[in-house]
Amino acid sequence: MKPLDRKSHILVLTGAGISAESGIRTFRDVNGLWEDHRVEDVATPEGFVRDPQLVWSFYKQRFQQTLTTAPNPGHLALKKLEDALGDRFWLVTQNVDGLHEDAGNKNLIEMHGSLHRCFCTGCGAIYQTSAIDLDSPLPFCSACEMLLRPDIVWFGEIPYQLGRIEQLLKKSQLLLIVGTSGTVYPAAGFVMTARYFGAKTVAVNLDPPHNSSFIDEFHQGKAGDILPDLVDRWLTYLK
Ligand code: BV8
Ligand code: ZN
Repeated sequence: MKPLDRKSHILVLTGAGISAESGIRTFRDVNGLWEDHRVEDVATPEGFVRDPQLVWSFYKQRFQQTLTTAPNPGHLALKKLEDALGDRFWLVTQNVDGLHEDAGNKNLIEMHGSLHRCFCTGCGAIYQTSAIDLDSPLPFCSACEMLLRPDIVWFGEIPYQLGRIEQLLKKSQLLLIVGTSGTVYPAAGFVMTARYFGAKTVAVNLDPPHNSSFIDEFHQGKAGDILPDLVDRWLTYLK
C-alpha cells in the first residue's frame, strides 16, 4: 500500500447515506425509497416507456424534496477536504440530490445523474428541472416537442464518466467510501479496483457495507458525526 503524505491523491465515493442526515430517504434502509416503489417500475428505461407519468411523479417528488434540504456536516467536511487538497481531491457520487454541489465541491462527478437536470428523448436538449413546467403531467421539449426524461442513470444504463473514474482510481492512494450499501455496480466495484492499484480503502457507514472484505478501515456510524473529525485528522498529514 502506497504511503499517505502531502502528495497523496484521495478519491471519495458517496451514496445515499451521506444525505440521510439532510432528511433525504435512502434506498434500502427501513422506510427506504424502494419500499414504496418497484425499482423496475420507476428506475428503468422500460418502466419509463411503460408509464412515464408514474416515473415523472416519482422523480418530481424527489426533486421537490431537494428544494427544502441542505448539506449536512458530512457534506461540509468533504468540501473542507477539497479546499485543502485541491486537485489531489476528487468526489464521485451515486447521489442525484445535488447536495455536494450545494456544499461547494467542484471536483465532482455525478455518476448516476441529477434530479436537477432532465433531457429530451428526441433531440437530447438539456433542461434545468427548475425551468420546466412540473405542473403538467408530462413535460415536453420546447424545441422538438418530444417527451423529456429525468437525467438519471437508470438500471441497465451506463453510468457517466466511467473512464474518468477509472483514471482517478488508478492514481489515488486513498479511497474513502461514505454512506453506500455497496449493492449497485459498477460503483460497488470501485473498492476492488482501488485495492488492486494499491490504495488504502476507508469506509464510513451506518451498517457494515456488502463489499466490506475490501475495506481496510471501517468507521461505523453517521457520516455527519464521523467525517468532520476524520477529515481534521487526515489533514494533519495530507495537507
Ligand atoms: C449497468 C438512479 C451496464 C436511480 C441508480 C446482478 C449482479 C450485479 C449487477 C447487476 C445484476 N443485475 C443487474 C446488475 C447491474 C445493476 C446493479 O448493480 N443492480 C444491483 C441492484 C444488483 N447496475 C446497473 O444497472 C448500472 N448500469 O450496470 O450498466 C454497464 C455498466 C458498465 C459498463 C458497461 C455496461 C446502473 C446503476 C445505476 C442505477 N441508478 N440511481 C435513482 O436514484 O432514482 S442506483 C441507486 O442505488 C442510487 O443511485 C443509489 O445511490 C444507489 C446505491 O444505493 P446507495 O447509495 O448505496 O443507497 P442505499 O440505500 O443502498 O444504502 C445507503 C447506505 O447508507 C446504507 O448502507 C446505510 O447503512 C448507510 N447510511 C444510512 N444513513 C447513514 C448511512 N451512512 C452514514 N451516515 C448515515 N447517516
Ligand atoms: Zn427535443
